[in-house]
Amino acid sequence: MGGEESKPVYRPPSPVYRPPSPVYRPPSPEFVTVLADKQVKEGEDVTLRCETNTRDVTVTWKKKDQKLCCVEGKHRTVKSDTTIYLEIKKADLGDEGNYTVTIQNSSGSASFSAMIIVEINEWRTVQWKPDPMISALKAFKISNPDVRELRFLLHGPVGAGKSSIVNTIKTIFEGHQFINCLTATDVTGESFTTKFEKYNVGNVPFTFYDVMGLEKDQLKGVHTDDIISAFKGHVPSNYEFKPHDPIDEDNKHYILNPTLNDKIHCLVSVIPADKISRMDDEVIQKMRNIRAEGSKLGIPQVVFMTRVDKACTITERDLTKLYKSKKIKEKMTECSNKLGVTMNCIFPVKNYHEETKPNEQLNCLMLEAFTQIVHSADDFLKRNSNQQKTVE
Ligand SMILES: Nc1nc2c(ncn2[C@@H]2O[C@H](COP(=O)(O)OP(=O)(O)OP(=O)(O)O)[C@@H](O)[C@H]2O)c(=O)[nH]1
Ligand SMILES: [Mg+2]
Repeated sequence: MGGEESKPVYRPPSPVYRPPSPVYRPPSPEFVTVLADKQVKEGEDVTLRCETNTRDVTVTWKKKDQKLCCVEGKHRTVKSDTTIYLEIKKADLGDEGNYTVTIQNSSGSASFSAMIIVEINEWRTVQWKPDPMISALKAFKISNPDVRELRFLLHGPVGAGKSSIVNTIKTIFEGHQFINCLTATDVTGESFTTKFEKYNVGNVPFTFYDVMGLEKDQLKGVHTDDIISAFKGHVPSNYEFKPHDPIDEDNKHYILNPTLNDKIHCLVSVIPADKISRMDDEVIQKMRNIRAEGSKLGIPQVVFMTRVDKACTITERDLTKLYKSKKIKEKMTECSNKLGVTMNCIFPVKNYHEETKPNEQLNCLMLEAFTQIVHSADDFLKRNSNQQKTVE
């Protein structure tokens, strides 16, 4: 002892080499399962769900390319481990649309979209059994014994499906695919039907006149005056229309004193559901003028809205959903506004166009519409026969 205690000398810890800690990079986000399209009844809840490969993602939802604005009690977005879902309570028409989910982290991002289609409550019922309607039509007797057949005139824009309606009705009544009434292809812009052609339907007393399509230029397509002359009964069958020269008294084919047998008993305006929004204003105006002339003569008028399968995916998949489709109702409303026709005079139909086998639902839709025009045409005859008797 006795020696001076040596003080511990502070020695800083010798630096130990530590490699820089690696920056954590999550796996690049991917979908393990994706969103599926959903079809939901109005008022029901619907959920869009998917699964990711990692929980390290942030999630964003878009509706129709806009950030989804979540409403309390209506939307719930959930991320639970690797499951992501969007719940929508009590779906209404406003919820229909395309939804996109995006998952993102520092390694990348991925997106996926799906459609929610909201079926509205069925607002018109259809009799989905063709036989009673066919039997009733086959047994139908015209109220005026002097009139041989009910005559319907189809008019509408080029490529609307006028000739296809005749083909479809003949197919239903004649029991085999009828393709003699020439139809245009979708690509031609000009009318394929150039004559005032008469088509009888099987052994029933119903006749269709299929005319050239209306075009926007007065000198192209069938002339409005020709259609008006046709429904007054002045145009003979098979008359070749001349767009620049409508028929008049000086024409040797002109029927000077038409009887009820020469007149048109019901005017059917044909509008393609998938093209109505793009229809030219001039063509619409021509149709409105024709309808106004028809009204002056008291001719019943209805609209057949064709190509419903092209306008709506639900309907394309299942024709019996037609009156549950918001899209079809919108198209009918548009048609009603553009032509000035009430909704109860508009009949959405689908024509035979690529099917080679009979389609019962297609037949039923057409038969309902057809039954309606048969009764309207016969009512016109009753009214006109009464008038004739009153005059006598
Ligand atoms: N998908 C679908 N196609 C249809 C329907 N109706 C008609 N088409 C098609 O639409 C095109 C035009 O039909 P048309 O019957 O020739 O039309 P149009 O009104 O007689 O035409 P024009 O005589 O030229 O004025 C054809 O390719 C038809 O096959 C339908 O309900 N659904
Ligand atoms: Mg045609």
